[in-house]
Amino acid sequence: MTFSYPRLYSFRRCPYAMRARLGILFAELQVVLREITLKNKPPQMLAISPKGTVPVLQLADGTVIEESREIMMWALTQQDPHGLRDAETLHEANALIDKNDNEFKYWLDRYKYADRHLKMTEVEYRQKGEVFLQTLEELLTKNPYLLGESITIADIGIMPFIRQFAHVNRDVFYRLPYPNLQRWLQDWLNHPLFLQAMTKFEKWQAEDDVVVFPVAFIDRH
Ligand SMILES: N[C@@H](CCC(=O)N[C@@H](CS)C(=O)NCC(=O)O)C(=O)O
Repeated sequence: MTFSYPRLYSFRRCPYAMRARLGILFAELQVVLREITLKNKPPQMLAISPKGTVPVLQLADGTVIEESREIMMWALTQQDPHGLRDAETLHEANALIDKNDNEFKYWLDRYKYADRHLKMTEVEYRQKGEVFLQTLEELLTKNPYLLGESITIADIGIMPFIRQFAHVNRDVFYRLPYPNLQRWLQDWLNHPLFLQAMTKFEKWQAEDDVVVFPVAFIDRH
């Protein structure tokens, strides 16, 4: 049975892989999950995706999807029971994810590893990143989720990166003047599907039994 499931190469702590897993969970799909480590990537993954980044999804027909946004969108194109690919906000959601991936991530990496990037101080890197936090705060002042009353791809596509930013220094993050963003992040950290997305798996070995993700469906609320 399980051989027809798509196969997801994933790494638990990677924000891109979190985005892909959240897409799969919200789409209520199941995949075969292969947990990898970045230091020792399995040759089976590199054979289908030589660029060597996670997540990578291989469909039953052999098609390989090797960008997290595309995996998220693929999942929600199969089925979207919770309406995350809302047509009205799709354009705005994509623009926001672009900003996250092309601008915010740059500053996030530098803030996280300020000791390796000596051009600016940690505080300066954080402040550069805060420009995006301010955009999100403004959106969340109007609505409970980034683009309205309900969850869209913008929320699941961006949340893992805000989590990472917050976790560089939680005390500092929760003292910043972004109460709506802090509330949104806290809600996400307690969301049953986020908790399910963060299930721990042993590193995959070729001889292992198949691991199906998610093991079971749980209620979204
Ligand atoms: N554009 C890619 C980026 C994925 C990415 O950079 N993932 C990181 C882990 S968070 C990775 O695999 N890096 C390769 C490495 O560290 O060797 C996507 O959206 O899927």
